[in-house]
Amino acid sequence: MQMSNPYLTRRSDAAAIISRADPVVYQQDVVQGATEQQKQDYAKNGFLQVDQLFSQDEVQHLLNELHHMRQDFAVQQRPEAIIERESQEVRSIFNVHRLNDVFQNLVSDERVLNIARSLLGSDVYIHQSRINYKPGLHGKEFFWHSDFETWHSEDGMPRMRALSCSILLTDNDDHNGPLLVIPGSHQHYISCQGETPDEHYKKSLKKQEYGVPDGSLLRYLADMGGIHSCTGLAGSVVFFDCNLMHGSNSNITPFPRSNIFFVYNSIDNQLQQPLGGIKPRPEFIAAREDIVAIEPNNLRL
Ligand code: 6CS
Ligand code: FE
Repeated sequence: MQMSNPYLTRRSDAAAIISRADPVVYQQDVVQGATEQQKQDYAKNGFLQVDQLFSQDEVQHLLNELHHMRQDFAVQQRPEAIIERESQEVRSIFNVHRLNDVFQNLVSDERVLNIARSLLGSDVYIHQSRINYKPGLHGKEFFWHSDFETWHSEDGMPRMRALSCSILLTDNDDHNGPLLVIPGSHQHYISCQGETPDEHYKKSLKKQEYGVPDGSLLRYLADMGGIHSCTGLAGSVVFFDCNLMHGSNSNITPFPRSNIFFVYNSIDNQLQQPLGGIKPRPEFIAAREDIVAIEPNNLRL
């Protein structure tokens, strides 16, 4: 029997707020990762920050890779490279764990992988990876959204059993457009109005216009949870639930704010068909082929 979908969205109906129907921390104890206190904080707030999990030397090594990739003309021509509309600078590069060996090793680094596995209570694989470069002066904002709303509707991710891991490669401070989150918002699903246009990703990855929350519902969430800036030094890591409401401001400082994102999804939550009969997004945005559980490594960078 097909289970009914508690997370309908992208229809002509008015926006709505729906209670989460899934756990946040899946208590299966598959592996030692997050501590009990970290699990409790993550369950309550929907995110968890671990300061300086990576050393400054490791950060420098990762930054060098990032710079190579974004300056590589061949990479710039690939569909994985998302170019800012006005400045023509690289905004994001997707699928970096398949395009680059250093990032490939990083997704299985036990320091991040085991926290992801312990929160999701199962083996995991990478649903999406990307670098957000957010250049100085011209780096544009990411408007408020729940990732799960997009992954559910455009990629057919069935349930809320995924998380993002953001590794800060530059210091993220109050000025350069750090990740903004609404603590506690992961317990509420905001169903969004408006049908998804064809090939929506070609626009949405530059500026999202569908799958954005209704302003009064956003206000309701922010009245309850407030807004928290995930500031921290380079090398710190933020883990956040797939349904946490988040966004970030533009970066008008002269310094880049660069982060790398890995989305870990439970091996038991693999993609199905997108909602509303739309075409699945490309493999480099939403993995469906050759899915295997990631094994941890303890090689250091
Ligand atoms: O469409 C997506 O999958 C992506 N878009 C945003 C704004 N955040 C998460 C994800 O990378
Ligand atoms: Fe996001």
